Amino acid sequence: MNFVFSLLRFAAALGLLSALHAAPGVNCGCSCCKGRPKGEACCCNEPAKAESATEVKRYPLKGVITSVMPDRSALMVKHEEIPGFMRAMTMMFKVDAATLKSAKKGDAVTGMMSRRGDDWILEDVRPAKAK
Ligand SMILES: [Cu+2]
Repeated sequence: MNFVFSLLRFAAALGLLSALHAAPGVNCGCSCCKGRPKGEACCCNEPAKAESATEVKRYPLKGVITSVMPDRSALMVKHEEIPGFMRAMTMMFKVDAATLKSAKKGDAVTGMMSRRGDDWILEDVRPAKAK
C-alpha cells in the first residue's frame, strides 16, 4: 500500500514539474537556465526544432582551465562531475577562436559541453561566478 502511495506521489511530483516546464516565458531555475535573464523562456521549454532528433546534446559544465592549447584550438579543463553523464576529470575541449584568445590558465569557467565526432566542444564559455 505504501508503495502505491509513493508511486502516486512520484506521479504528482512529475506532473508538477512538467507544469512548471510548460509555463512559457518562465525561467524554471533548472541547471541550463541558470545565468539566463529572468523572464526569458526556460531552455526546457524552447520549441523543439525539426532536427532535434539529430541535434547534439549539450551538458552544462563547471571547471578550471588547466592549460590553453592554441595549436589545437583547445583548452584543457578540469571539470566537476556532470551528474548522470560524466565523472569529474581533466579533458580537452575544442573552443572557438574568441574563447581561445580570452582563456587563461587558472580561469574558473562555466560552459556547455557536447560531443562532435571525436572531439569534445565547449561553448558559451564564461567566467564562473565566485562562490
Ligand atoms: Cu569529462
